[in-house]
Amino acid sequence: VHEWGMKAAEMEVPDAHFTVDKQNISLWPREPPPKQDPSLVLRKPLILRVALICLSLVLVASVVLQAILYPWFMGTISDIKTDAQLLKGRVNNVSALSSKVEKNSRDVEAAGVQIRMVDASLDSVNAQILTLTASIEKATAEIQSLTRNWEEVGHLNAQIPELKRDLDKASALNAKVRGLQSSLETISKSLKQQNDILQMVSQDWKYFKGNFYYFSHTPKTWYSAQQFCVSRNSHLTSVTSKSEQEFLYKTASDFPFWIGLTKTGSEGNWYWMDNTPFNDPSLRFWIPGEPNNAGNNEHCADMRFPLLMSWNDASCDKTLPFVCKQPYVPSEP
Ligand SMILES: [Ca+2]
Repeated sequence: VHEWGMKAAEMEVPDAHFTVDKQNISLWPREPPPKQDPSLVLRKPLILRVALICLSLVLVASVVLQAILYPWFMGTISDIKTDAQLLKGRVNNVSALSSKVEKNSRDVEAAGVQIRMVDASLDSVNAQILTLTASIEKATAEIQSLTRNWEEVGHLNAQIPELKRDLDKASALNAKVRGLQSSLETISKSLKQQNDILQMVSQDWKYFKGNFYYFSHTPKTWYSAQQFCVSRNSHLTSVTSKSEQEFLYKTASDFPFWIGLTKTGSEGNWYWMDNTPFNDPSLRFWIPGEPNNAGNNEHCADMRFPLLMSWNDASCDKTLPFVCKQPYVPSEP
């Protein structure tokens, strides 16, 4: 405004100068030459003054305006600056918010992933719940079945005393059957023994207290007689008890007869052929005065009389009847 005012003043001044000197400038030949109007001549200084006043007014107004507007303008600028700073701050805030939003967005995305995972877990849990429900239903059915079975067990329990009585009866019967079975076995064994004995007896053997005895009819030397007995799975008889001695002399019909007693050499000890020990003096049934080893040649024993004390030593070469003895060994059924 101020510059513009100054230029306007410079332009007015030469124009006024030319007019004052009444000079005609040919620079503008088309323009008609100014008419010399006296009123115009009078008016020109007035216009100039008015213009000056106007200029001054404009200047003053300009200054005043400047004075008034400057603070306002500065204030406005300051406001604008403040606003700008605020704006900048807001922009920064927005930027920060933007990063926050971005972060939040990532968080939201992560949350979305977690939600999907949780969804999957929930699906799994739902499936497990379904499985558990099915299991519970199955278990319930089994419990019902067990309850029914338990009722049946209770029913059976009620029958137990009766069953027990039956079982006792059966047990008693079983014991009886076992007893009968045992009796039958005993009878069977006894029959078998009797059969064995009968068979031996039919072959001329006699049975006494677990042994068979064969009373020969043919006389033989002591040694030949022993060989005959061995060929029949036996030996010349031994005497192991008073009752056996009595059995022998009461059963025999021919006397004397050879028994299985001999000695080792002319001066040796007496011994039984079937290895029965000869060590009990009470079981020696010699005729008093025997054995006398007559002629120093009597090394075999015979039973001479049908008496308890009936043994005599005699020459082994004599030929006499004899008695074989075979232990009875029950054959297996
Ligand atoms: Ca003698």
